[in-house]
Amino acid sequence: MSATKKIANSAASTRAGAENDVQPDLDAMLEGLLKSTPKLAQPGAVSDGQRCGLVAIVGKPNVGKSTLLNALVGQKISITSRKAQTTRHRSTGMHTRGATQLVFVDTPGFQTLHGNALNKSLNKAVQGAVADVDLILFVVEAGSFTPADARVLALLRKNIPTLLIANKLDNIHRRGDIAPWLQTMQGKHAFAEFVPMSAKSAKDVIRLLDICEKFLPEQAWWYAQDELTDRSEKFLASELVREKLFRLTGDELPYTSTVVIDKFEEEPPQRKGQKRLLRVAATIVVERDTHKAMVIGDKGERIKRIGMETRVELEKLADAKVFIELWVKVRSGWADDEARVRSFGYE
Ligand SMILES: Nc1nc2c(ncn2[C@@H]2O[C@H](COP(=O)(O)OP(=O)(O)OP(=O)(O)O)[C@@H](O)[C@H]2O)c(=O)[nH]1
Ligand SMILES: [Mg+2]
Repeated sequence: MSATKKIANSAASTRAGAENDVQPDLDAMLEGLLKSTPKLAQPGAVSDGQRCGLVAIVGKPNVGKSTLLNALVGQKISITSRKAQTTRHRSTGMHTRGATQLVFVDTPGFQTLHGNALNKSLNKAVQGAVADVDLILFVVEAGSFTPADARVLALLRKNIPTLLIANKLDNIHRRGDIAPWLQTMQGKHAFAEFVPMSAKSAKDVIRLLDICEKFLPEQAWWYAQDELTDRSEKFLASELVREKLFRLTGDELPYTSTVVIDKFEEEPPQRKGQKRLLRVAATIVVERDTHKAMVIGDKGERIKRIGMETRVELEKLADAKVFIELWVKVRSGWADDEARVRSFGYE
């Protein structure tokens, strides 16, 4: 099966909202999460022993939620970086194994430092995502529980089973220190299970899949067996540009830079045996002229590299040939301006 089958193809997709993927209405999406996700099954459909359910991944910024989602799905569908606040949109990833279909929802890191319009919209996305799911993975860094973690935990409903995912265990060199810390965590919430692990360890990820399965209800699958994400190639393209931007610029570039896709066109293969072609044009929006210079780099080196790395990865993910053009624009104060935040795709 080709990679294109697994990723919603924005040019061909007939799904509601696919056209708006880069500027999604997060509220409507989150509200409709359970109502809109079932595609193959009708409510009350005979499950034939199938299990299926929704698992939300939540936590403060930078604890490894998107890394975990990608590991659980087995393919990169959510971008990651060492900078906090990488994830801005809900991303859904599926993993079907045996009779069970696990549907994971990655969320932006819940943010309490700045109350700007962008952060308010990101926090709303987290609150919406935890409202109506079968299981919550509350992710923290093993051995640490800060006020920022506590504020996320306070959002979680007591009646939804919640696992404590103590991630980045590989960073803890004295494993003996973890037991007393886990004990203190017992008093924080009625966690269904404690899972010390590393999202970078395949063995740990399989163990977590086994644990998650037990919490899912018997019901018919919502997606086809080989579907991996509900996000379109167009959305992935904009996210990949943002990931390369974050990874290739230093800490000086504030997290508020964003990416808008101006063109996403698909051309069929010219000849048999060739791949289809995706023509992409994207604008990187920054807040200051100095940021613009930073993104462009010396003699345009950096922006070239952002484009090249995006192209290589998108070609692999979409199984297509890709042409990409990048532009940079300055729009000062967009992250504080509600209307602008909306116009860039955040609700
Ligand atoms: N050592 C180690 N690093 C990890 C692990 N999981 C994630 N990371 C790193 O932690 C950083 C943040 O990972 P992300 O997956 O982007 O974190 P996130 O929680 O999605 O972050 P936001 O989207 O910004 O909230 C990246 O540099 C990852 O490589 C892990 O198990 N061990
Ligand atoms: Mg993330």
